[in-house]
Amino acid sequence: MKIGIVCYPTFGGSGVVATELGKGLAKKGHEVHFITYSQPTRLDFFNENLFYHEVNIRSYPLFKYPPYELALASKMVDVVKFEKLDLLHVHYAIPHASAAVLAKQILKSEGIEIPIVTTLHGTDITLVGKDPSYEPVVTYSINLSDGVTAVSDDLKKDTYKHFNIQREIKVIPNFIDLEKFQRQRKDHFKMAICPNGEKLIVHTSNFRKVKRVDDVVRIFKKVSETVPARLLLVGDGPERGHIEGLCRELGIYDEVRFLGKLEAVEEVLSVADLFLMPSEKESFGLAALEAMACQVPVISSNAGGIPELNINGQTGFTSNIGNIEEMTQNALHVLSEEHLETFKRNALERAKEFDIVKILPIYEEYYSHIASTVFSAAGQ
Ligand code: GMT
Repeated sequence: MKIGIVCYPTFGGSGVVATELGKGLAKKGHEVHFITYSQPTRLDFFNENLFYHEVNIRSYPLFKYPPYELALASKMVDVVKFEKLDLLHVHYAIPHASAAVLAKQILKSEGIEIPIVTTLHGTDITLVGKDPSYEPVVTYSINLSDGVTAVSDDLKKDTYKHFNIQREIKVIPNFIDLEKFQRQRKDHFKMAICPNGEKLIVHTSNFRKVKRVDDVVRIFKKVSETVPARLLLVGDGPERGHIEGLCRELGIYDEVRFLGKLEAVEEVLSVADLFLMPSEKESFGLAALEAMACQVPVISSNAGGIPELNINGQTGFTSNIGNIEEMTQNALHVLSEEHLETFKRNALERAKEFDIVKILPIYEEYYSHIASTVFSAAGQ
């Protein structure tokens, strides 16, 4: 098939999922056209089936807010027509789904039928989408998409709860490339960070309030009072300055390293003993899946779709949001010599259930189903 993919080209989970999906589809022989405002972060290599179309945003002194959504819709129209795409798959409802609906209507007026699949990722529903400033447009564009998927059961339920949705939402969970995310021998790295055999705890996120990085730091402090440990914080975002201050205040600054945004996060995960994800909201928790694929057990909250991934008592533990006391006790349990190896093995076994090799055919089948429904309704 010839597939157009629209996403945020940044480090965020939805952009990563969209890019990895496109790469996987291209490897299987599909022609994949990314339509984004800059080159997606992980699209940094050549493949004959991968194409990138940049959305040009024309500025003008009158525009206080340049109309990105219109530029995106126009680009979609252009790419669908000239590349003769079979389907558009947009990731993250705002503003990609509404731009796709607009593009679809423009193309229809020219006698071109284009099926649209929208994938909901989380904050486009739970945080931003349900805000009255966006809700009517999100509802309309979900209802006018030809196919809608959500990355977890919990997100599907949340979408039905907060929006008046008339169509079926299919759950297709996020996935992982187990060839990229696997435990590698990085002993020298571990030695440099944990020279005296300390346990290594890792957290990766975009450092937004919703990630509760405060809890990460407080859990780490309590754990390190019993077990010598180090904390690596990967990623960057608005809370980082505050977290650095908190580490100083708690007297643990020397045990914590801030690594910023990393391309090869799997190298850090390869030497980790435990991953922390105490999030307030998380539709899926892709960062936890990346950790599990590298054999790292997860101590997390039970928010959103996390329990669909992190199995309590098996691949780690889940607790109520903010219960740092319980998360600390669970972390110590997992880190004990007696249990750590079992939890590591279980984490990897669970991650294998989300292998891209298993999930990709589900998307392919869904695309075919949606395309044939749309084309047969249009009598084509
Ligand atoms: O976690 C974020 O704040 C980034 C956000 C995004 O849109 O990129 O992540 C969301 O989508 C990911 C990929 O589907 C999910 O793994 C994350 O759980 C989800 N984040 C939230 O729901 C807060």
